Amino acid sequence: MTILNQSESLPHKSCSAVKIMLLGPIGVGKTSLLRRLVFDTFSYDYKTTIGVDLVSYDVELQDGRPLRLVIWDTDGDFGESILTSSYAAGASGALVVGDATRPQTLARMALLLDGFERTMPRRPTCAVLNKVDLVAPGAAELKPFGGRPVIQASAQTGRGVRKAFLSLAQSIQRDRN
Ligand SMILES: Nc1nc2c(ncn2[C@@H]2O[C@H](COP(=O)(O)OP(=O)(O)O)[C@@H](O)[C@H]2O)c(=O)[nH]1
Ligand SMILES: [Mg+2]
Repeated sequence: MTILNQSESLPHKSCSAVKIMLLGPIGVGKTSLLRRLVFDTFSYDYKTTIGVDLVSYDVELQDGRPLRLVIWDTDGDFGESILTSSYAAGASGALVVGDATRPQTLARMALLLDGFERTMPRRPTCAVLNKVDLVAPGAAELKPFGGRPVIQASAQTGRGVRKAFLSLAQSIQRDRN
């Protein structure tokens, strides 16, 4: 288990913390999205996360208040069973990731989104379609999953990465008010 602490140079204000699950099939780019967010780097070296990495990352919300995201990057082939495991306990929301080059990951994404919302009622999710740099422009246009918007992202170029994490943070904050 790795624990990292990063912040977007926020002043040392007291800050509430929320736990966010990073979910999606192996290889869709969960760890890459997290690395892009936190370190602004990208690598093609494929190394499957063993177990779980925790990254704490502070963001500033639209109202100027800071929020600490404690992001759980879980890997391995847990599928939906992760939702009922102790890993998911206390999660405030989930970023659910699919791979624009592998349509079969989108079905898994839909299952995880439904599963999370069923297991963790009223906690927000954010659907992210990653690797859009690898598909022709427009090819990744997706019908929203059951009314949920899908954020198109690329850990390789950085497109949509902050937007995805921030929009989830914003939804969590909205629900807490
Ligand atoms: N071209 C491209 N490759 C990506 C992107 N995101 C991840 N990858 C690659 O996809 C592979 C799996 O990424 P990884 O973050 O380990 O996936 P995870 O198993 O979901 O954590 C790695 O080789 C990454 O370099 C992306 O946005 N664009
Ligand atoms: Mg990973």
